[in-house]
Amino acid sequence: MQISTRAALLVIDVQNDFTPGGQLAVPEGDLIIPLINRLSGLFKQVIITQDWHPAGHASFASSHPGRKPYDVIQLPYGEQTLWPDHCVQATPGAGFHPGLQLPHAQLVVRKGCNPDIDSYSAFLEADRATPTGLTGYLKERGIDTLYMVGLALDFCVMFSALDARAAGFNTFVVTDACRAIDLNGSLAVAIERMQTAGVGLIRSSELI
Ligand code: VGL
Ligand code: ZN
Repeated sequence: MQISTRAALLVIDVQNDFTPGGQLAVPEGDLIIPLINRLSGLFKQVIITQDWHPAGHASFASSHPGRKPYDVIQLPYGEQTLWPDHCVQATPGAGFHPGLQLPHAQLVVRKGCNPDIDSYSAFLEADRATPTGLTGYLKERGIDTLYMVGLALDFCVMFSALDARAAGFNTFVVTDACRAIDLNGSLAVAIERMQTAGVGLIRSSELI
C-alpha cells in the first residue's frame, strides 16, 4: 500500500522496562521490534514516545503505603492502576530497547513526567486536561493520519489512539506490531473501545 506523505508512524513506549527482563515487562514485547523497524521505513515521519516518570511517581505502588502493584486506587483525576516502579527518568529501564532502530525519527515525546499525574496517552495526561503538545506538532506539520505500534496495546497504545481520533486524526493501530499487558480483560475492552471510536485495527500485511 502507498502510504500518504501526510501520515506518521507513532512508536509507543518500546522501552527496556516494558520488554522481557524489565520492571513491567509486556509478554513478547520484544518480538514486535523487528517488525516496527521494518514498518518505519515506509514513513517519512516517525515519532517515538517514552514513558518517563520521576522517582516516587503517583502511578507506582511503592508511592502508596500498603498498596501493591495492580491495585486500583482513586486519585484526584480518577481511577489509577498502580504499577511496579518503571521507566524512571534516566535509568536503564527507561531507555529504548537496543533493538529499536529508528534513525530517521524526528521527535521523542516524553510523558508521565508530572509526579502527580499519569499519562498513558501521548496526547493528554490522565487529568484529561494537560496536553503534551503532540497535537500541535502534528497539525503544524500537516499530518492528518497516524499509524500506531508498540506497547502496551491495552494501555498507552489504546489511550493514544482514542485521543488521536478525538483530535481528528485518521487513526490506525497495527495490531501485530503491538503487544498487550491484558490485566483483568483489559485487552478485549481496549479492542472494543477502539473499534467503537472509529480507530482502524489493521495488520502489518496491509502496509508492507
Ligand atoms: C504503560 C502502564 C504504565 C504503557 C505505561 O506504556 O502502556 N503501561 N505505564
Ligand atoms: Zn508508566
